[in-house]
Amino acid sequence: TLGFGLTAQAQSPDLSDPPAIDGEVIADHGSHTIRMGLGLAESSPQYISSQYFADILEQRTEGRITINVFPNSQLGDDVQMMEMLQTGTLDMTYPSSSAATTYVSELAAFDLPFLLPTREAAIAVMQSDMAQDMLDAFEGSGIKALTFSENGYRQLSNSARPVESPDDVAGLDVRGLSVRTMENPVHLAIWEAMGANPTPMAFGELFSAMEQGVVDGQENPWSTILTSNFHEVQDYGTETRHVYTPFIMMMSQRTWDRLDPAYQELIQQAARQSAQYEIQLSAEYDDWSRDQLEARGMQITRLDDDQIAAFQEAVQPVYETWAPRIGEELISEIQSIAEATAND
Ligand code: TF8
Repeated sequence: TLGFGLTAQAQSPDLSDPPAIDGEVIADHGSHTIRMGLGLAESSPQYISSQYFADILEQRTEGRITINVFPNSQLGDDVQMMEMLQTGTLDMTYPSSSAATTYVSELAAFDLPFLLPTREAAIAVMQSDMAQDMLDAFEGSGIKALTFSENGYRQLSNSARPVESPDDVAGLDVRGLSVRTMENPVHLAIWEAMGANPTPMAFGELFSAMEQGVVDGQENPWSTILTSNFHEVQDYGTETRHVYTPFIMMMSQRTWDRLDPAYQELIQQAARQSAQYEIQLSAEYDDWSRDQLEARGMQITRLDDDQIAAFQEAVQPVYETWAPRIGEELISEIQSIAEATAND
């Protein structure tokens, strides 16, 4: 803290440097310029690690593979960019898994509330054979899914009132909060169960929707709330950690099929390396972002175990409806992978 109650406002935490790029140069198999569209801003772990992905490919091909990264949803939102991959009008994108359940329905398991209690559990699940099966299941869709990485634990923000309980979401005497959700039925169910008025909307439209009061709030990881400047239009934050959302780095199948197998292998490897770096950056950003938001005037509510339990209870109906549809067996497999990390 500086004098006069001022608190240092940094643009980013002390971030780990990207791992050194090693491995030999891949033989010349032609030159490719690849366009990659992102939803998030330049300061996000998603963007920083995508630049690292670009650096790996540039160095290992002596510049023959160039990745041009377009941040800030400027090429479209998650859903639109995946459609562009299918038609081949865009080469790469990096959506939340929640936006991709229309391609691979099993991905909806990740949308279940309070399923993955720790980041270690989430990482173990994302690195499991089961998760690889989900990536493989994109086959035939026109999309080549390369790797999971971390979007992160979602937290509620809003402009109406401090939220400490599901009752504060529902409002009781006042109207329920209108909360923007991703275009995903499980997320809709979560916020309906809490008594909110959920409004699915593309991420790129969210800032102005909140600014204009079209919605009261939204939910995203602290890092996204900070790097998207949502604190400018949201006074209250609550540390709900209600869903852990993965990202999926993906390429147009058309682009993939044009690449020499040696390039394909390199891209797959670089995707995994950059995902590891992204997960690290995301972890470094997480609590730091919450503290920065607080320093910038957002009133943050931290929840104790009993308060979290109240949210967990409120969203139980989501499991009753969705667990059978997503698959009880898949969910228990995820739970056992998660539990194994707790015993380590
Ligand atoms: C959302 C997601 C997004 C990402 C990214 C912007 O709320 O969490 O932040 O998928 O594309 O829409």
